Amino acid sequence: CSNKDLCRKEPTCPPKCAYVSNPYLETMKEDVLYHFDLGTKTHDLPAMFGDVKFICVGGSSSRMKTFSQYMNELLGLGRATDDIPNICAQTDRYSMYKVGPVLAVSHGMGIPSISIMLHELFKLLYHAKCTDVVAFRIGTSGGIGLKPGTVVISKVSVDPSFHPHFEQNVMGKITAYCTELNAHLSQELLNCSKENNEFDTIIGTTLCTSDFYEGQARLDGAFCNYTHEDKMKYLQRAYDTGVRNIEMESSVFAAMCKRSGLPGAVVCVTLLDRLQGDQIDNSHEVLAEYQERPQKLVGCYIKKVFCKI
Ligand code: R2B
Ligand code: URA
Repeated sequence: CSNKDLCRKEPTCPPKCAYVSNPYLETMKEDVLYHFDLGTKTHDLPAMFGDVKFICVGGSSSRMKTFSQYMNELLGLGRATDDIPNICAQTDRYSMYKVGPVLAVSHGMGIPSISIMLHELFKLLYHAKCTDVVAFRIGTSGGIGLKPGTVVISKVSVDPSFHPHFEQNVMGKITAYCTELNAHLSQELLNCSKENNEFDTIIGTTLCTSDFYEGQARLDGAFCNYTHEDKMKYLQRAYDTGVRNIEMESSVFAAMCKRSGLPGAVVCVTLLDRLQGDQIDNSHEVLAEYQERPQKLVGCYIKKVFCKI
């Protein structure tokens, strides 16, 4: 993280805090994880989730279901065609699938959506008394100066001004949190890509925005009051600071993983090169194959660790 002071000041989670840091939680008689339709009184969370070691989050429900089926077969727990039930079937906010030690959860699009989900997911880990958990975000992104289909493992997530932090506004007071991802985990994932040798994978900086159109300097939104030259200058500036892809959740994912003491990695495939255009017009087959790529890297890492457990 280039913002050394911020990252140094970040309190590291003492082992006993187990993913949360909120004195009020212990005083609550019941905790309802509203957006998961789970709760400490209605569900035996330690029995349901106590063995979870890997949380994998991604935007779409169907992608997380497919990922859980893929992991089911990869870890030798069943077949990729098995119907894995959605644990949060009573709500349509998020979906959750569990296969062995892997918990796959969808987070929707954008910072607010993933932030709500992570609050409840980290509380779930705490209530379930989980230990030694590792977190991954697998997703899609727009690349800068990369061949479409390249996978980017994020070193750090930067905001639209290229600052390596996430600004949280609490009661009008802004606090900046470090957005570095776990370097060891990122390197292990890169090693998996070298072993697989199926597609290009790099470690790079990820730009996290609050919008897909104007927020990512696109020229094809409903509104656009800047020029093609402005766009190209901004993307070039991003590239020059080390940015290799753009997406919409990595900053708060990185910040919340750091606050909770969870090693976290962000692995996103690039669907297009933003220096060449804005529209995503690949065929469904191409997009589907691209989206398997982050799953393969994370799957490879989990399999290696799972075989040692
Ligand atoms: C990547 O893709 C989505 C926008 O299409 C967004 O959730 C993201 O981060
Ligand atoms: N997701 C994004 O946020 N941006 C893109 O360009 C592609 C996917």
